[in-house]
Amino acid sequence: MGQPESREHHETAQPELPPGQRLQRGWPVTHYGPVPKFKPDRWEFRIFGATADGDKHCWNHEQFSALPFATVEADLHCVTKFSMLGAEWGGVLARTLVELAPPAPSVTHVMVWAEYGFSANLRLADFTSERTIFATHKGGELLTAEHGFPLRLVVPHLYAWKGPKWVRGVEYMTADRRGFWEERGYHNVGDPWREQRYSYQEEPGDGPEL
Ligand SMILES: Nc1nc2c(c(=O)[nH]1)N[C@H]1C(S)=C(S)[C@@H](COP(=O)(O)O)O[C@H]1N2
Ligand SMILES: [Mo]
Repeated sequence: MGQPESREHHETAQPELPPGQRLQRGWPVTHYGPVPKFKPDRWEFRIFGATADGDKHCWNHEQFSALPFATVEADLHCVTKFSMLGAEWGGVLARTLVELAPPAPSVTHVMVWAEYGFSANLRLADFTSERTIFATHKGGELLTAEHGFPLRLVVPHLYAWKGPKWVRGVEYMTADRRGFWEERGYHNVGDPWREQRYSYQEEPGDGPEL
């Protein structure tokens, strides 16, 4: 008989999940409303609001596809308590877009806008965090329609509702404003490691008054 396997071995093989989360096999689809149809000639990505030059910056699908491609490994934590670990996302870093279309110095937050008016607000620092990525790919393959094709945001250090699927633009804001779920009972910041799930958990300074 061989050596008994050490307990440590099994424990280190267990991936780390934020508090209250459980591992999900496969990749479920979670969103509110219908899956939009992608119309390449109508699609554009816009950065607007308080830009440094006061102009709106737009990319059509061809132009957006030519932006520098990066990959980020990140987990996805849904506030309904399932997590998917270790996905490789490919696309354009939010930082790259911020360099191409800089915000005015007074910008503190962004609103990320998706099809049908879905939105999520982020602090500017969360948006420009080095792993925040507008993903076109997962695991080397194009996203499917139900997972956000042609473009979705992934903010690795926040709950997944902060990453809109079918994203179409970013609004630079000089004050915070709640997005779709943040207006409907979810936490304004949404850090899964601090288990910031619901707006009733917010502390002064976490978000605008409800
Ligand atoms: N446009 C849009 N994006 C969205 C949502 C949504 O309702 N609409 N739901 C969010 C939530 S709550 C989660 S958990 C993830 C789920 O992504 P998935 O369906 O690819 O797993 O998408 C996020 N992005
Ligand atoms: Mo979610």
